Amino acid sequence: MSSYPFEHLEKVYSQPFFDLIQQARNVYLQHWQNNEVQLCTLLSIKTGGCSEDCAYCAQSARYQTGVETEHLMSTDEILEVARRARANGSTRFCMGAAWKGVREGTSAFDSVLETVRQVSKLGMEVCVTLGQLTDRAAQQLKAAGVTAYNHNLDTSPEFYSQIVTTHTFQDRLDTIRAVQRAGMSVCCGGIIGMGETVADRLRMLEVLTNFDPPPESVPINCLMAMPGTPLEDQPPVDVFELTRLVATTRIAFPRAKVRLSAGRSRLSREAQALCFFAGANSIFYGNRLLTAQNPKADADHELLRDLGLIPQQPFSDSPPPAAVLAE
Ligand code: SAM
Ligand code: DTB
Ligand code: SF4
Repeated sequence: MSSYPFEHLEKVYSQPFFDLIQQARNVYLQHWQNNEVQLCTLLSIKTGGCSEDCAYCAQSARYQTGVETEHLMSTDEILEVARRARANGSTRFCMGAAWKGVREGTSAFDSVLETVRQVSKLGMEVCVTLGQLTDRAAQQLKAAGVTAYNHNLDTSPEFYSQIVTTHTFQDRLDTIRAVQRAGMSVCCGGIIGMGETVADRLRMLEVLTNFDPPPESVPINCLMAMPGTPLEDQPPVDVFELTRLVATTRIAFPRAKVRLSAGRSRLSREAQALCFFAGANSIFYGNRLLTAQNPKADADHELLRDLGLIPQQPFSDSPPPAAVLAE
């Protein structure tokens, strides 16, 4: 996998719009060809009360957002949601916790490990996003059956400290390295619409292109401006800027799942269609993200049907693919 220098990404991104999305579509067709979109179910297994000050997040304890702090869900409660997700056509189940990071040896982490062991028997990809990890915690998650670990860079290294002050961009990179050393796939992307420049977005992609192995999936989130957070008044992202970023991501990561993540509830069907054309091939599916709203499942099925896209087929009897490694 070659890394992409910033100047190259900028050149790709700045082409005339139709040239860019056509190039991205060609890359998509070379590597994917089947018009499949992966449906991923997201579940917040531990909501709110987080020590961190991420300016976009409704779950930070520092902001009055109306999100109630909840206990870690039990394995049985989570399994019930996971079974329903599989029955509704999801092939990936992602569990998120509002933690700064994992504390090894605690009963909470042991419970998460047991949950992963149970969920991984259902034949979906199992993704978790639990904050910072040590090498040992990463190894334990891998052994329990996690296929991918989500840990976003969120923005450029230059802009990061304007969004978060309680941990650093380097902390994020350190956790990602621990995930890779343990042999889990990395799901890593960011958020647009936080007041960053286009250059910040491309810098984030540049850092991602230096990952070895490359990320298995790249979530592109549009900021959901959550009431009570410092970013509550941010205006929505321009749809052509979003499509350009999706297209550039597809070109830079031909084999990654490019996930059109948070913020779809504010996108028109036409805007989402543009993003699929530009190479997005995965979405979060179901009425809720972690705390925020997502389009209704029925509306998503209708959209995919109208576009002739098909939900990714379940992994029949075989287990989901293990870590997707280098090109
Ligand atoms: N606490 C863990 C962490 O920070 O990695 C895991 C959960 S955190 C909520 C996962 C990701 O959700 C963040 O990195 C961010 O990219 C995304 N996210 C959170 N709030 C968001 C919002 N309001 N709009 C868009 N994306 C958001
Ligand atoms: C990711 O990149 N986006 C998801 C998932 N990974 C964990 C989270 C979106 C959260 C949106 C805001 C909320 O629901 O609170
Ligand atoms: Fe906590 Fe994660 Fe939200 Fe930051 S993004 S406040 S670490 S839950």
